[in-house]
Amino acid sequence: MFENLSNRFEEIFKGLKKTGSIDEASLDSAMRDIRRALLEADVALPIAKRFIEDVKKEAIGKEIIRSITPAQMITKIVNDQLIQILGSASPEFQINDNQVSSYLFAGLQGSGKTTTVGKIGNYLKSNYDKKILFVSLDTTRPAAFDQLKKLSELIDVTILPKLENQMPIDIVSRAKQFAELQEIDCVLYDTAGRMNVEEGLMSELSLLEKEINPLETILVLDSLTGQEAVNVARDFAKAINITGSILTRIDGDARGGAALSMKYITDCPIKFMGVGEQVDDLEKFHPERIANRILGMGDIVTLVEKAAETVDQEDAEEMAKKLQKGEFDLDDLLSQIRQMKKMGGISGMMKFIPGLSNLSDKIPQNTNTDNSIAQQEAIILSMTKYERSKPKIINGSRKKRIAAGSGTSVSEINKILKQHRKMSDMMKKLSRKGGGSIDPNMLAGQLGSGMPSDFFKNKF
Ligand SMILES: Nc1nc2c(ncn2[C@@H]2O[C@H](COP(=O)(O)OP(=O)(O)OP(=O)(O)O)[C@@H](O)[C@H]2O)c(=O)[nH]1
Ligand SMILES: [Mg+2]
Repeated sequence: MFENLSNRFEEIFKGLKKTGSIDEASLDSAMRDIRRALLEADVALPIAKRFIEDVKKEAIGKEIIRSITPAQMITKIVNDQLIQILGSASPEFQINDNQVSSYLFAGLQGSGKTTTVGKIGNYLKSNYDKKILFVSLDTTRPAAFDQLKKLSELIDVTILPKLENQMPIDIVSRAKQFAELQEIDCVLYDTAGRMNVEEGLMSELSLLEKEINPLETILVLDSLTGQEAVNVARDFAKAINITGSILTRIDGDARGGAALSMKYITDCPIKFMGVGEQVDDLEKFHPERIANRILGMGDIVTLVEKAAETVDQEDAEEMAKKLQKGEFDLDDLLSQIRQMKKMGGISGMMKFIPGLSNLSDKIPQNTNTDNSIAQQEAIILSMTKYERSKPKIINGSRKKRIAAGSGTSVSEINKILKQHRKMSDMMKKLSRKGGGSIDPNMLAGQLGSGMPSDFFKNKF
């Protein structure tokens, strides 16, 4: 299933892995390859274009998580976009519990309608213990009834007996009466296919649909026809109210164009896929699983998801290391202010400092400053990079410039500088002493002066 596409993706990702770090040029060339691969898979052009645009947008805005290579990150983004175009969450196949559920199956000739009726009958019977009735509305070929009858015998369900020369519309009313008398739960209507979408087929279907009033009108499509399947779906949707499609012959489909284009172009969800000729060769259509089959990289996707979860923790650990070495500059203070809530404040970081972890939950809440986080951010952002890394060089004239740049006053700048000095001094002291004899109230008092008001709020 989808081997060609899968192989192409494998090559593309192999290439990306080799480049180590990914710059714009290598990303561009990978995207060109992905676009070509999608088009070769018979994916509609607007989808291929949109796919590439979305992946690029995601990739550019994304901060690469430590412990993840850029290639792995791109894999995850491509995976997510694949799921997106496959239809993310596919709606369930509807089943009524308190009244008869009717299902109408339509599609072109040879698309797999009759086989699919057998499969769905089997699915409803074995998973939901439903009493099933098969109804053949295909009066065009004498063998059509016999084919459905064989399937009904195979899975041991009832088939509406044949009456010679009855019109499909009259078969429907007979089926309804039969279903009521026999207390049937689910009625599955198989219809005749035509070589092409044409007027006669459509008007017949539309009449049948009105008469049956189905819970689901399922369009059966041959996935091997790629883009054509999508066009067929569009044409059928003009005449009948399709609630979902079933793609057949996925087992032989190396390309996958129909599966990838269907939801985007027709907005018609794929509910199942046929993966063989036997009655149990039917699978629910799960976009995540399909994406995984196409990319074959489920392990990388999980890895990236896990890494994203731990990234906050890594940030906290890194900050703790800097604090211990006394390398805490104003850039760190800035990122700390920004991440304060996420990290659980100072106490969150203290958890990673040996000897201090036991104190982290004893620090009382502190609210002794009215400096807003936004203002503190503005001040630090008005400093040059050099000033942020070497706060000692910030003299009077620099302070004036920073105050003007941030719309604050020199005394606000002093406050922040004092706050930074105190923090780094104290952290140095703490790590020397190991924290064992520190009074948490004293610690909070020290840290507190000049801290943003919600600096300590989060965790304790
Ligand atoms: N490999 C494979 N073959 C399938 C699948 N679904 C159907 N087929 C085969 O496709 C052929 C046509 O299937 P039918 O169910 O008769 O198709 P139909 O739409 O009812 O055809 P008409 O009634 O003539 O319009 C049969 O040989 C089936 O065994 C599938 O998912 N995989
Ligand atoms: Mg048939």
